[in-house]
Amino acid sequence: MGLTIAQKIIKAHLLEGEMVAGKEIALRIDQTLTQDATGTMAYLEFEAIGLPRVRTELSVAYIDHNTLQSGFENADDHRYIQSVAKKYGIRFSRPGNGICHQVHLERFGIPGKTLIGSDSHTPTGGGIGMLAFGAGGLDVAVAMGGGAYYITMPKMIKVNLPGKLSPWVSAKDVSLEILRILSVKGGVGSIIEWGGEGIATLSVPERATITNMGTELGATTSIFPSDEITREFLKAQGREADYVPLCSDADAVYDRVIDIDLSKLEPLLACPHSPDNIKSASSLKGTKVDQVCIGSCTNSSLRDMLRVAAILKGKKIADSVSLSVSPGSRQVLSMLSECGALADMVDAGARVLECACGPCIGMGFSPNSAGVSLRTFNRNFEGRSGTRDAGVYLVSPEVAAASALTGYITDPRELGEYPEIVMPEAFKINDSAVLMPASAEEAKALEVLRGPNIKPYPDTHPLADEITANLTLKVGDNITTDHIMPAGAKILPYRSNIPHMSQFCFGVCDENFAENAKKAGQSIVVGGENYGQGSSREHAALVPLYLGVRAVLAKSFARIHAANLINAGILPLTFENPADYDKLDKDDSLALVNVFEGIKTGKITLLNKTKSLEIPVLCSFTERQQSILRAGGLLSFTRDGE
Ligand code: MIC
Ligand code: SF4
Repeated sequence: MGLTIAQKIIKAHLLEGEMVAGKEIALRIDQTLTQDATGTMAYLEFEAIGLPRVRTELSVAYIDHNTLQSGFENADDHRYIQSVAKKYGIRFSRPGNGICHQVHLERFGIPGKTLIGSDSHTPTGGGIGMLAFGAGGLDVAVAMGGGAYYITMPKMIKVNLPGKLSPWVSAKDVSLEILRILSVKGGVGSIIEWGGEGIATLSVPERATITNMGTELGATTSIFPSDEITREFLKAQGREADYVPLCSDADAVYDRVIDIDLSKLEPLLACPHSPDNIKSASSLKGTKVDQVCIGSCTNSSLRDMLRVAAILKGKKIADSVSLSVSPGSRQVLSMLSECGALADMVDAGARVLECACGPCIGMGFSPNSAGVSLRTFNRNFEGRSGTRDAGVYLVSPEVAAASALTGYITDPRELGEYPEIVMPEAFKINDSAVLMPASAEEAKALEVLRGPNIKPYPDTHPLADEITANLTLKVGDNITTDHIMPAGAKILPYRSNIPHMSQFCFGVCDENFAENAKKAGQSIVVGGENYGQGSSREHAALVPLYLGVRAVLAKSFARIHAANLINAGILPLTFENPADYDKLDKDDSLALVNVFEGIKTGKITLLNKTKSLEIPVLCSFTERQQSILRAGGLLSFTRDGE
């Protein structure tokens, strides 16, 4: 039987397990990346594992999330990461050099290699034919130490793209269309492979826009073949030697095949507050817009920016609109400035922000009260922008630029002729903002520089056979890790300070949660479907651990968050009968009994002491996961054994 692209890469990296959907497999990881908001914790964990150097082919530490430096905290964390990188053999991409996924695609991504990153949008690398996964910081720390990365072998979904995009329609609209078809949980447990004749018309950064937003589908990852387009991109980046062709076999078998005719697509938007709430730009025509933000790891390539500049050139944005532009990398910014496109944007009224995540993670540029913000980003979760009652719409650069000009949601096709852009044959290469690590010999004498913002890893707890706990919070479907542990300018600087962060835990759902959980001592949280979707932040597990959460009982879980809970020693459990969700209420007194036996058999009894009820709950842990849970989490398991 033929193999899909992903299966070929998995086969070449398989350390344990069988390539059978649903079974656990262990993969050898070639490259890792971290960003600063998750990186500080990942490097603290790497240090705790106690190895002298990383053992990957390449590891890169990016600084792109926390760049406001509104106090000493971020600057200290940057200095910590820089010193760790130098000592342990990791390249360090300085603040201002760009967003991790964009820079990695430009300078380091290699077709056919495996990559894990402590950021959920690491699958962006699939645009260049990498098998790239978002993971918790601890999984990345283990991979840096040469350890395997464990996943459940995914199913394979093929999306065929016949046709060619019409003028004013772009890769973002493909991402929004697949979200319309599959929803935010439609990709769970699957790898999405893109193919069909239309992909020959999509450049690597356009493909990367599509693999980037595969994360919003809940997919394990997404990937494009590596073909002549990939070679051209690598050549233009001065890296043709990294090119390897890669495609699926003609008789590869897919669990599901979806066709999206590119020529039939129209400009789309994801409406508040979910990336799968899709409507056409024409149907929303006339909605007043207060703010437009262009950038993020989804749409900040040179091509995207040149397109925006061409649309804005010689015009002026509407008086009522505030427009921000954040180029994805220093390479993009420098090339925009050299060719004059930056001036076209600035002259039209754009505010140019740093090459960083910025408004995407609520680091500044929050919308006005009840404001309408059009963003070329990938997430529009409630409150993420920093303004609780803002309405954030996810759009293509074309819809963003057109609407910035008119002040209303605008179908860009109304602007007439689609401005041509000319892509340069070669990108401008200047890697001086990526600092090389010290040699192994020099590294021995180097000190790691820690600031007072770095607080210890929370206490872990070996598993108990009986867990008595209070139900401190009950939430609904599609709870994101932004709900569990919000980000934004006020909280993000404290990613290495779990005690400080804990006061904001679940603040969007219940502002008294942290206090109640502390009072309860031990607690259980109850959730609906797709619990923990979104960001890979392990803080959404570590902070609940610190607050005494011992188990989360939900209808279903998102992949990375479930792994992070296990890594933190918290039990992710599901309902045997989803209707039992209704038999649990906040403040019920609960107990999980015969837990040791239950994690082996896959069934545990939950006693609701308040209502005198027995509720059967399910779990599905591999032997490795059972050992991790018994040890009280992956860190103690890796460091001390069971
Ligand atoms: C995000 O887009 O939500 C983030 C911020 O990049 C996160 C990582 C984090 O929370 O630090 C992600 O996607 O994993
Ligand atoms: Fe940064 Fe936003 Fe991309 Fe996350 S989604 S990596 S915050 S740009």
